[in-house]
Amino acid sequence: MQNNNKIYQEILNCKANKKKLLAILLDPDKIVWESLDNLIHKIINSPATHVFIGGSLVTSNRIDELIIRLKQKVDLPIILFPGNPSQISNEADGILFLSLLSGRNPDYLIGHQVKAAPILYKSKLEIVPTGYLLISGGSTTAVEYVSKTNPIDRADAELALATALAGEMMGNKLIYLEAGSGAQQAVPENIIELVSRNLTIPLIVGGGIVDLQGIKKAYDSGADLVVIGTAFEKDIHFFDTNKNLE
Ligand code: 1GP
Repeated sequence: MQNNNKIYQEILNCKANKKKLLAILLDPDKIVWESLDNLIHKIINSPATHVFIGGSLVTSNRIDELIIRLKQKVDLPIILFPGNPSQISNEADGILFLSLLSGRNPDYLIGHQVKAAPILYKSKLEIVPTGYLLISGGSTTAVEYVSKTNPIDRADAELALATALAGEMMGNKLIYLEAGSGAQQAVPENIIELVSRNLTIPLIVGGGIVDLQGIKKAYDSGADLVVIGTAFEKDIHFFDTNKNLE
C-alpha cells in the first residue's frame, strides 16, 4: 500500500496558494486509438494539471495501455476516477477512492470499496478518499442510472452542504460536486459557494461545464479543481481557445 501522499499534498499546496487546478477526464471507451497521439499532443498543450481516467460504465480492457501511452509523453498526475473496481489500473499514479454520499445505495457507499480494498492494498496507487455528491443537472445522468441513486436537488443547497460536511467529518480528503457527465446544467454557483466556504478540504467540481466562462464561474464560486470531460471529448481543439484560465 502506498504511504506517500504526493498528489494530495500538491493539491493542498495549490489550494493554499490559490492556484486553481484543472483535470481532463478521459473515458477509456471513448478513446479513438488511431488519433491518440493527437489527443496527447492537445493534453500537453492544454492548461490541465491532472488527467482523470474513468467513467460510470467502462467496458474497455485497454485502460493499462491508455495510461502507459499517456505516461510516455504527459507529465501530469494520472488519477483513476472509477465507476467500479474493474477500472483499477496499477499504471496510474493515484485513485479517487469514491463514496457516493448523495445516494443511499450501499454498493456505492461501501460495497465496491470492500471489493477494491484488497486490490488497492497490493498496489502502489496513492489513495485519495473522496466524498462524491451528485447534484441534479437537468436530465438523468449515467451516474444516476448506473448507481441507482437520486441526486441532491439543485435547489437544495443546505442538503448539499450537510452532505459535504458529513463527507469531510468522515475523513474524506476531497469533496467532488458532480452534475454528471454531459449534464445540461452544471452545479449551481450558490451550492459551490456555500460548500467551499464551509469546507476545509479541497473541492472538485465537474459535470456539464462546456466553456471557459463555466470554468471561471466554478473557480470564482470556490472550486479548487474543475473537471472537463465531454467538452474536450467532443472537440479536441477545446483548449486551443479556452486556454487562459487566470
Ligand atoms: C463527469 O465531472 C465529470 O464525471 C465531467 O463531466 O463530461 O460533463 O465534462 P463532463
